[in-house]
Amino acid sequence: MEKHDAYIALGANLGRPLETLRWAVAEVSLLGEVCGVSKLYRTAPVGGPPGQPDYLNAALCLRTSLPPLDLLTALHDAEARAGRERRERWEARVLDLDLILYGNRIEEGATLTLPHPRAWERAFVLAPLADLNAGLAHPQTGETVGQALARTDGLGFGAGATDWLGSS
Ligand code: A4P
Ligand code: MG
Repeated sequence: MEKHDAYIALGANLGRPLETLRWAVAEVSLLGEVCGVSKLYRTAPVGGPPGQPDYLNAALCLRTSLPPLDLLTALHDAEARAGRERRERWEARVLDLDLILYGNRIEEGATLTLPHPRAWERAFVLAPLADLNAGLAHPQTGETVGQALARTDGLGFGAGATDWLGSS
């Protein structure tokens, strides 16, 4: 079956974010072949209710033969198994797995929008994506991840951490 490169953003700011993100990378790797994992970033919360803890954010590239909606369903399933509850938009969460890009696919469905509608505005998505491929172009605007990241105010924190997957 045909394979596509999907880019997935990972975020967590409740529970044990580092352990959850490590677990999530292992879970997502079962859905295809991992073609890259970004550095790990501590980021200030954007939007949502006040007083949320800082996030940990990362991104990975997955070469997969799963169609986009099946991939999104599998990501939601992993979020649920990590213990995520959905109440309020942008509230603190144990795990958020967003499908940022699926090849050059453009979708505007109720369940799935591709590319992810807010990705090209958000440093907490763009900085990890730039680790994977700064030259990746938005399928509609042509703007690269590196160019979009340069437009943002940055993350407000230091450089990302390498070797965060550990051996456990
Ligand atoms: N949905 C549509 N397209 C997609 C897609 N490409 N990927 C739908 C993932 N989901 C997609 O998502 C809400 C609905 O979007 C779902 O029903 C899905 O079918 P959600 O994950 O349930 O809720 P959410 O994450 O609260 O909403 P949303 O709109 O995805 O939020 P964002 O824009 O992802 O923002 N600050 C920092 N520092 N770090 C973060 O990671 N994350 C958010 C969430 C806010 N602030 C943050 C962070
Ligand atoms: Mg989400």
